[in-house]
Amino acid sequence: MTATMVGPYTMLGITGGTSKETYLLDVSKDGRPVPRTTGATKDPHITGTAVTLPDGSALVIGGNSSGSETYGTPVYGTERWSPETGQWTSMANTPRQRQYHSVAALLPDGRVWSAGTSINGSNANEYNGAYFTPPYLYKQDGSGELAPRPQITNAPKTASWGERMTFTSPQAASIRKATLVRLSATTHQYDFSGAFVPAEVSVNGDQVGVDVPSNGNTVPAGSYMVFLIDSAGVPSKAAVVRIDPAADSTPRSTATASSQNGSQYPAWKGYDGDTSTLGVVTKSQAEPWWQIDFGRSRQVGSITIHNRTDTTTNRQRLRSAWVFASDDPFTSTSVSATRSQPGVTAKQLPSTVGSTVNVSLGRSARYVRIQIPRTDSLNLKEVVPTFSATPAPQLGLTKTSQTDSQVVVKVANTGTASGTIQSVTLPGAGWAQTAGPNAPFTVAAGRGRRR
Ligand SMILES: [Ca+2]
Repeated sequence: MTATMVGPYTMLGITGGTSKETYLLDVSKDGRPVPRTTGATKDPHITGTAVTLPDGSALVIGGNSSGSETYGTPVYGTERWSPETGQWTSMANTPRQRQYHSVAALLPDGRVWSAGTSINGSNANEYNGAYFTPPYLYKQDGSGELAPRPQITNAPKTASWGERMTFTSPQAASIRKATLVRLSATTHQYDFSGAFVPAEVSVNGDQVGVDVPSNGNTVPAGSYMVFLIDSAGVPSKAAVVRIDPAADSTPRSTATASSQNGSQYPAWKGYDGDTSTLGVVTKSQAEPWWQIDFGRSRQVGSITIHNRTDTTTNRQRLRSAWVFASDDPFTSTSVSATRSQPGVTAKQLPSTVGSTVNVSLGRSARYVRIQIPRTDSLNLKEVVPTFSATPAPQLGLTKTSQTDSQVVVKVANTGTASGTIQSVTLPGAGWAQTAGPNAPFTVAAGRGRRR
């Protein structure tokens, strides 16, 4: 018996017995896993190990055929399961037997490593390993030559749910899809860290955007191999990205400022991870500002401003500055107008500021601005936000009126997370009503009612 994840909510199970049955287990339904059979393997694979590959296919390696849960007559066959056909195809045999206490794992270079075995009551333990090169790494012309692979020349180190990761690839134009495979933690026939997630891609020049699903159940936190797969089905070597709900991959280039006083003090230096050296200096001007665009609304707990510290005068330039946070763009560069812009949180720094200043926000925000309410030069080293996972909007239902023929129901977002109710679909016969944003809607009484 072995199993491996071949989709966010789909496990491929190989019973391993002489029936050679395999099945897919859909665990997307709460508390109700749904099994269905898929193709049978050619050989039994008792104590074989299954491994998911970058394209969503899977291998089963080794095991035995003689009915023992641990050791028996070795099976050398390697088989590959296709998600398109549900059928298994024989691959090259393993050079050595791989039974109980053997391991196998997908590597970031797209190959599979298989190693070990202990044989009960004999001296035939296998202290060795081997690499399997899957067919997708070869040219499809039968020449036996390795195929050219798309390359990743730059990749983010971390990303959060719902975020777009941007990869640089000279072969970006040929990329058709991307997959995330969590780094392996394999023992005793199972990868206990297994997770496989296909992701949407969008290509712009040599940049490949890969969208991390917004749901942590779809892509559990952890370190993933991200493979970019080209039009010939050839995967890149993986970039390893840590999916962390508190991670921040906002490009520093999304920082802007009202002006720049000297070439060494551009706006991006307020968001480059360097908290030690002077970052941003604007010209002395009326109400100077610096701001960052996170690219989408994030749940921002607080921001810490790393202040200039060389002289008291320079440190106090941030005194009484305003911190603005908003889900929508700021519509004015005036302090008074921004303070009164709907949806904007405005917090003022004290009249004496230290080397770091923490400002609690505790709200969803895409834009954060720091602005001085007088003529001065704005100076700071770095702005560091703390993020948390964005909670989902929550629906609340209220019955507002009822007659013999109709019920008027209002659906609203009662949660702390921002979000607008665009439509509502009710299950049950004839009950399929939609409503505009946060609007009440009417359901004909009796239709679909259970009697
Ligand atoms: Ca900095």
